[in-house]
Amino acid sequence: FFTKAHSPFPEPTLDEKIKADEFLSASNHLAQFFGFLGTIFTPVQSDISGNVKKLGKFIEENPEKVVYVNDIILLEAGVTQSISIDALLWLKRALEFTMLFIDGIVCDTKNGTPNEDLRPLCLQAYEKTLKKYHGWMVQQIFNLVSRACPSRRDLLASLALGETDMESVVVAQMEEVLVNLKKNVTIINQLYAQYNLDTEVKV
Ligand code: EIS
Repeated sequence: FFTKAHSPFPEPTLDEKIKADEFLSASNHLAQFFGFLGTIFTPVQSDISGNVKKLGKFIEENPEKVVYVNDIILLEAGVTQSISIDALLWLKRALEFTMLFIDGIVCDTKNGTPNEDLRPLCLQAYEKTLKKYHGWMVQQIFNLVSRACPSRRDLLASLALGETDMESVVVAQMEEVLVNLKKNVTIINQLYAQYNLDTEVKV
């Protein structure tokens, strides 16, 4: 699932720009990761795909103006209640959660402390990313559905798409994906901070 053949996150340009089309395809692909966690997580996949669709529509409507994700922010920063700014903000938060969760799996493997129970990593990633943007209700739902998180063994096996003995290969691919994913998220965070676009509003 994490092979390079599948839409990787773009390497930012030297002046820290992120190619928008590549970023969106990669995000759409990563959204499918939640399908691998189990069917209970398909609403998460739909939420992320929804963000990507809205951003795709904005790019289509502004063909000459948008090449980079940075362009979306520049164009929309002054707009009150911009659909694109909101969609990108939630997309970025979902990516951040996914990034920390995967990073946890990679780090534990490298440290020689892989844990079959992935729920602690899931909760840690949640605390650091989405939790503060979720109201009490959504936090309860998260807490409940996080119990359906598969074991490390089962997750890595399903990500290997039917091939056996692929654990270390899949973990290496995860590590590879994280490189540009982290760079993309860092840049988007900087832009949201620079234009003061982050909000603490809870859902
Ligand atoms: C945003 O969603 C939209 O993304 C955004 C806009 O509509 C905005 C409104 O201001 O809301 O409520 C969403 C939030 N997204 C906010 C949560 C979606 C998750 C599905 C909830 C449905 C409950 C069914 C249970 C299934 C799983 C629930 C998970 C509970 C959070 C083991 C791993 C656990 C995986 C959990 C990972 C969570 C990722 C969440 C995604 C981001 C999020 O918090 S816009 O849309 O701008 O495009 O219009």
